[in-house]
This record gives sequence, C-alpha cells and structure tokens, in this order.
Amino acid sequence: MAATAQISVPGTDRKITVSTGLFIDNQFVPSVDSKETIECINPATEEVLCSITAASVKDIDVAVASARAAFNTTWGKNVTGFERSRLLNKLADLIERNAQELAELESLNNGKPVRLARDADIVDSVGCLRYYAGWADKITGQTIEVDNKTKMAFTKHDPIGVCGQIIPWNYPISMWAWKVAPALACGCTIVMKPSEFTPLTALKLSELVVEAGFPPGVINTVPSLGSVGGAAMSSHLDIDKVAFTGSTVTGRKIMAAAAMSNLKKVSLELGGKSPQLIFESANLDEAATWAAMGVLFNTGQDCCAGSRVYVQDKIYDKFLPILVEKASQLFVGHGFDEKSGCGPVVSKVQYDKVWSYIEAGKQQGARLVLGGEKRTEKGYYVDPTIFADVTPDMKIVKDEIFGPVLSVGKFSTEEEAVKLANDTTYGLAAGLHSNDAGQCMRVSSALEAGTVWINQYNLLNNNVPFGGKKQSGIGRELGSYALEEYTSIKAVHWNYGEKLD
Ligand code: TXE
Repeated sequence: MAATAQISVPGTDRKITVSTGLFIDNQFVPSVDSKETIECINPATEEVLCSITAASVKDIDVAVASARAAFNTTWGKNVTGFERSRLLNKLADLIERNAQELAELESLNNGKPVRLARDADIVDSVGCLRYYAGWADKITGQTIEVDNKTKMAFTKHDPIGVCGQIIPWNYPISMWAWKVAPALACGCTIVMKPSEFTPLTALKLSELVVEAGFPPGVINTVPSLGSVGGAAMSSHLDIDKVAFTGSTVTGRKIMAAAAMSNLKKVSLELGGKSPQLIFESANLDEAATWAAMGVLFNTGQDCCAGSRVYVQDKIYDKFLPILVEKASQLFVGHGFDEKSGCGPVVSKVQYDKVWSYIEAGKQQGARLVLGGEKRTEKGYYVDPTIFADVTPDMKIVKDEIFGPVLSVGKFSTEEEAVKLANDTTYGLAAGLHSNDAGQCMRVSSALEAGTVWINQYNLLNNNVPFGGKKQSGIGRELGSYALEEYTSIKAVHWNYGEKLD
C-alpha cells in the first residue's frame, strides 16, 4: 500500500485524504524502481499541499501490462455494452455524491473557484460520463450488401485497445472525463497520466473507480513528468492509442513518438489563438460580455480563449469602454472566496509566461487599457489585462498566452475581419457577433476553426463535437464523433453459398 496525505480545507476543520501512490490494478502502489516525487502546489498561496509518487518508465510498463490484461479478460470484447453503461453511470453518481470535496481539491491544486469547479466542471463531467454511458450499448457497425447473392459483408466497431491518455492542468476533472468516458464506453482500457501540476483530483477519482466496481486494470492513473511518463506512453509498443490535450509543441513530440514506435492512433487537442469578431450590427452590451468572458474564463487558461477581439471600425470607440467595464467587473481571488469569478493562474511557470507577454505587449506599443500591474500579495494572480490598437505582428497577437490577456484590434470590412481572424497557425475556435443572418452564415463558413460560436462564446455541450483544425489538433472529442477515436473498424466478408468450381 502506498502512503496518503492529509490536505486541510481552508475555512473548515476538515481534511481531504489523498493517496499519494500510483493507481495500478485498482490499488495505490509505490513506484517499482524510483523515489522521484511531484510536489503539488496551491497556486493561491504558493504553499506545498503534498508530495506524490512520480511514475517511472518501468511503472508505465506495469500500468500498461495491467491495462492489457484487463482488456484481454474482464473488459475489451468480454464485457457487454450494458455493463459498461451501468458502471459509467455508477461512476457518474459517485462523482456527483463527492462533488463538493472534489471541487475543493480541484481548487486547491489548480486555483479555480470551488463554485465553478463544482457547478461547471464537475456538472459537465458527470454529464459527459452519463452521455457516453448512453452510447455504450449502441456502438454498432453496418451490414453491407456486396455484388453477389451468396455473400455479404458487415462491420464491427471493436474497442481499439489500451489507451494512453495524457491530460493538462487547466481543467483536470473535465479533461479526465472527456477522455475516460468515450474510451470506457467503447470497451478500451486506460493508462491515464494527469498533469504534474494538477494530479490530485485524478488520484481521488481513482478511488471512485474502485467503488463503482470497475475491474482492476480498466483505469490506471500514473502521475509523472511529461518527459518521463508522457514520453514513455507515446512511444510504448503496447499502447494502441494516445489521446492528448496540451500544447502544440508537446503534441508534435507525441505524434513523432507514435510514428517512430508502433504507429499508434493519435488524437491531439492543442492550443489556440482564437478570434472574436464584433460587427457593427451586434448588440454591443451582450457582445462585450461574451468577448470579456470568452478570454477571461478560467483565468484565460482555456484552449478556446478568444484572446484576439477584432471590432468593426465604426463601433470601435464605443465598444472598447464597454468591454473594459465588463472585464473589470470580474473579481479575481482565492478559489474559496465565493465572490471569485476566477482564481490565480496554475503555476509559477505559467505566471512568468503570462507576465512576459504583458511586458512584450507594453514594449511593442500596444495601448494598455486595463490591468497590466502586478499584485504584491502571495499567489499567482493576474488581473484581467486588455491591450487596444494591436497590430498583427505583435507577440501578444500571435502567440497563445493562456492567461487573462486580451488584444483588441480594428477592421473595416467583413472580408478584412475574416482575413485577420484566419491569420494564425491555429484553428481551434472562433466567435462572431452580428445581427445580420446572412453575415453570420458567410463568416461562420469562412472561419478556419473547429468550433464557431455565433452571438455567444465558449459554451460546450457533451453531445457536440470539439476539436481543432490547422495546428490546433487532430480528431474530435465529445459527441458521437469521439467514439471513432476509440474504435477500430473491422470489415468481415462472408461467403455463405458460393462454391469454387
Ligand atoms: O503543456 P504541455 P504545459 C498550452 C498553453 C501553456 C503551454 C505550456 O499555452 O502555456 O501549453 O503548458 C504532458 N510527451 N496548453 O507545458 O507540456 C504533461 O506532463 C508526452 C494548452 O503544461 O503540453 C501534461 O500532462 N507528454 C492546453 C501534458 O503533456 C508530455 C492545455 C500537457 O503539458 C510531454 C495545457 C512529452 N514529451 C497547455 N511533455 C490546451 N490545449 O488546453 C509534457 N507532456
């Protein structure tokens, strides 16, 4: 048995117990060969919450062997869709029952407000598990006529096998659910590597996996450094598929490792630099609210963050102060303060990265109209920051910042708006605000993005696919489309009458 840690819940006399080992074969175990640990930090206070075991390359082998054994015996093709559905629903119920504690732990490790973790991230995650529980017994192939009366073909959508899932730190519980739910629904087994910055809720969720009744090895959780565990998973010869959410730089490495090892299937959900276009016919008050929240939600640590806002020249001067007003209403504070609309950024690394971009914005001559001043208190806080009059060459316009930093620029025609919006190597999401229906249709089809929001921003549904174009990724999560990522299609050709002469 591995050790546990006790984490105090601020403002209460409660403690949350977290198992600090690796979760393999439904048990928390120490590393087989390493004493490496990961320090979990509270970004709101910069204090260490606890240290957990960091999986080594050998530990990854053990976890993969466990997942393979489960795939070949208790799971994979040996478990019915009905049973997968029942277990997924059970897990959803348990997460719902433990929502408050999970939200507190998420806030402590990631910084986000407890309220949002509980009422948004966890509610959506429970919905995701239930959505895919609904699919588990409906994954079917086709019967196909062939040009011979005594032959036929049919397809089977087999589970792809052992899946390595590598997730980031911005939505630790949601990303866990988005990956786990479709994989389990399809009959796959899992080796899950949470981010080294936010591994605690994945460990806590593992306890619920046992309580729900999943057989050993179906889900294994191996916190590890990306360069160790993540790299080992990407090049592992017995992993059939890797699903990844994270940076484009790391996505590239994963794809290369997959190509050079066993050509495992890869799905990548990567970064973005998403535009929000505000046309003159838009309701300016509403558009400003969406535009502000579109970039500030989750402290800007959102792959869809609409961090480039382009405003039609005729309304630019009127719109900018409304936008600034909406953004300044957001209260950035400790995740346990009920007033907080967003918390600190996740880590010192991310804090330094965001501030380096704010400095670059100032140096490159963008007009600072909100924020841009460091706080003196402890914690990785960054207040909403808006730069106006930006030009396409600026670093703040080109790069994904992943913080609460918004660049505002101007356009005059619809054509120019689309050109500016598409002037990026990314293609994850885009938004447009207009009350001209024809314009909504024209612009939404011209935008190069996996998701386009019209007169809203950043709202996702478990039954609608999500993913990127260009360098924002490959494959789709959510909706029925995600099932394709976790199944392998087998065509069976059957001769039931024709005899050879
Ligand atoms: O990401 P990484 P980082 C963007 C965002 C952020 C930047 C850097 O701009 O500022 O990326 O963040 C694992 N092989 N996004 O460095 O490295 C790692 O352990 C296999 C956007 O934290 O991509 C973690 O589990 N795996 C994004 C996961 O990859 C490796 C969310 C993500 O970390 C690995 C997060 C390797 N060689 C960051 N190296 C989004 N799309 O939402 C690291 N990892």
